[in-house]
Amino acid sequence: MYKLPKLPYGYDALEPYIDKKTMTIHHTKHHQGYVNNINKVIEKYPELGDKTLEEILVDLDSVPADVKTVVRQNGGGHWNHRFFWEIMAPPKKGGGGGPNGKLAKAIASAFGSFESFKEKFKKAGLTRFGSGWAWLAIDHDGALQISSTPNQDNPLMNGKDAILGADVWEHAYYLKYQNRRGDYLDAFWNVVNWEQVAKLYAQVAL
Ligand code: MN3
Repeated sequence: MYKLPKLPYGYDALEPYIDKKTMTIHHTKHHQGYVNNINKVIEKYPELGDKTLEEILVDLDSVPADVKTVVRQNGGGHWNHRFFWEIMAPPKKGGGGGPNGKLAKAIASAFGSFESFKEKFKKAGLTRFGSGWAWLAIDHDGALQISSTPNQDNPLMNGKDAILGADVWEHAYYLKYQNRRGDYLDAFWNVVNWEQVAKLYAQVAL
């Protein structure tokens, strides 16, 4: 059975960029909801509990048809949020700034510059119609790619490895930013945990 992971920092730790109330509801209600729903599926199909969440998400075709959509939405939701909390950090504890070393070079070479990368990532989040995510991922050839996915889909489901992601569901920003998704995405850079992104990159880079 899956458990809601503890947030690696306080609910108010990403202030003023992401507010305490949003973080509290996002973690204790939304993320908890995905965990509860995926656990209901595992009660019905215990064999799914023998697989890791990653193994399930990369092979959704093998999930029983009657629960495939629930697994996609809630298994995806659990994976995405677990990932999201880790790729952020409080501004006072390393959040913000930019990438270093190999990752910085790879981003500059793939997107022209760090500034241009940020613009393209923001555009991916802004142009996602409705609910979804913006991602930086690595494809099978080791190339960095910016993409966006609807709902709780993620790069894993498309055979790629995510190293950075921004939740662009309204529940992630509406209390503070209302309709200004672009302002939320600009603020997001102040809380990115580049150390964690670099760690993920080192794990999957060829
Ligand atoms: Mn969310």
